[in-house]
Amino acid sequence: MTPPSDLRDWIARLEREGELVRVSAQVDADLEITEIVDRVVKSGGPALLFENVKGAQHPLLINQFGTEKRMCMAFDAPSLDAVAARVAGVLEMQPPEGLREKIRGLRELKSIADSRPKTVKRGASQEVVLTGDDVDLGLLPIQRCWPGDPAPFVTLPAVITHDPRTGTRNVGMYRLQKVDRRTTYMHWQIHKDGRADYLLADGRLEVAVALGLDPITAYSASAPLPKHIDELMLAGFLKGSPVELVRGKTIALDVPADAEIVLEGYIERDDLGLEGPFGDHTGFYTPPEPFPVFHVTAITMRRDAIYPSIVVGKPPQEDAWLGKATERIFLPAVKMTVPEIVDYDLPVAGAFHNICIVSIRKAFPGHARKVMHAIWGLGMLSLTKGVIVVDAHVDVHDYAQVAFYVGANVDPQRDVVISEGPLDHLDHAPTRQFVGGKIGIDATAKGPLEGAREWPPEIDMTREVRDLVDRRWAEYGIETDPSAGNGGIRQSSRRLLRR
Ligand SMILES: Cc1cc2nc3c(=O)[nH]c(=O)nc-3n(C[C@H](O)[C@H](O)[C@H](O)COP(=O)(O)O)c2cc1C
Ligand SMILES: [Mn+2]
Repeated sequence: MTPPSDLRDWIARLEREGELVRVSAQVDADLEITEIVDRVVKSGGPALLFENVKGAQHPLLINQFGTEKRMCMAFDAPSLDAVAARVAGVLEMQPPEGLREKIRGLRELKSIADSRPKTVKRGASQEVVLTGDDVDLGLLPIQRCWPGDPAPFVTLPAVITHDPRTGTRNVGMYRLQKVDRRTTYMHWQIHKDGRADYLLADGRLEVAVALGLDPITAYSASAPLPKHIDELMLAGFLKGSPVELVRGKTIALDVPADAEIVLEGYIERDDLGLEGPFGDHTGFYTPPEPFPVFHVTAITMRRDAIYPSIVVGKPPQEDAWLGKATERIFLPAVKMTVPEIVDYDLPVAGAFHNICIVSIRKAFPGHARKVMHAIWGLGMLSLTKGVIVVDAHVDVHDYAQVAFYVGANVDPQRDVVISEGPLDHLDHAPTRQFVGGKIGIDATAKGPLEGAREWPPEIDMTREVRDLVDRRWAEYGIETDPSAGNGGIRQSSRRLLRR
């Protein structure tokens, strides 16, 4: 697997595969692009390169992640589960037995060793260096996405900071509201690592924002890694080659050498402004809230830099596939801690943090409750509002099956857990921001030790008869297309996942 090395390589591949359309007609970054992209995303259409954005000197790339096919192309993998399998291979490494396994083990160790970012002398991201009065965010085609947004927002940034105590790097995707030529707000929410670095800083925290990266590095900025793990390591591992870095021009931070654009700058401890409202991925406007001011000290870029953007809003939007990539890639890590988990699904319509459907190999009374609480204690999954637990044989991606078992197996008085805990920063439903109720629904089959009467057997045909009918099907002369399913009756994320 050789994933794209930078944004240019990625665009070339998309174009070769007929997955990108260049739009030369002049378009407005103020709302118009959102409406175009919304239609294209919802119809499973191509990535778009807007070459002529009103008032801007740079083209805008959008919808690069908008389909499962493109998300797989980004990883140069046949499926997102294949990417997850590579992660699992490393997480589940056992002491090797025999020469073959030893060699395989060494290859895997090498792939980890090669993940570490590498510093280089020069980078294309610094072909042009603008400092002082030349810094002007107006050069970039920053989108105002929704009618209630007060200003344009940078929506696909990789924000780089360092932990002031340990020096560990963090990369997070946090939007930036444009304030003027040289300042933005920095929307790192309270549970995020960039925010933690900022709170640990005594006064000033240096910040670099990379725009226009290879798709894996861009994805990695959105990956919910534990704070002490550098997202660029994950990017290097998934790419199979290290992310290359150069020293910033006005800050003592290393920045991606291959980025299209880098914003260098700093944030002062108590320098806040009122960010928002913003038409958010929850489908609602997040109300204005104080966030730090980001002062841009330099814009560095390629000579003909391409600006990347994304629109979030009422799901589904382009970010659905970034979320699905995380769901798949992090499954091996989730299983490491909670091995009875078979699979999970975070529905796009649940904006990822509202609902988690999880299937388990149930082994003892109360097991479903154990897993609910495990999820409520696991990394960013801890913000999940509702957890539905089903038995191992249920396909968590088939929402009709899940609804069937929730309906059939649940006594609401006995099988619903109402708990309390931290909630997503953007969740507007709880009475207080950040904390509120959680719901767990145990839709597994219950045993007598869980207070249930004898559980009836589920209906299923015998293997013998199914095989017999398979063998004889042609004889009957009945024409059906078994892959067609039953239209409206089968409502499933399979349609979305096309697996
Ligand atoms: C398109 C997109 C936009 C996002 N915008 C924000 C944002 O503005 N603020 C935020 O805190 N998280 C945002 N996120 C989620 C974070 O990027 C994600 O939680 C990531 O894990 C943060 O990195 P961290 O774990 O190092 O803090 C966004 C994710 C995506 C895919
Ligand atoms: Mn992080």
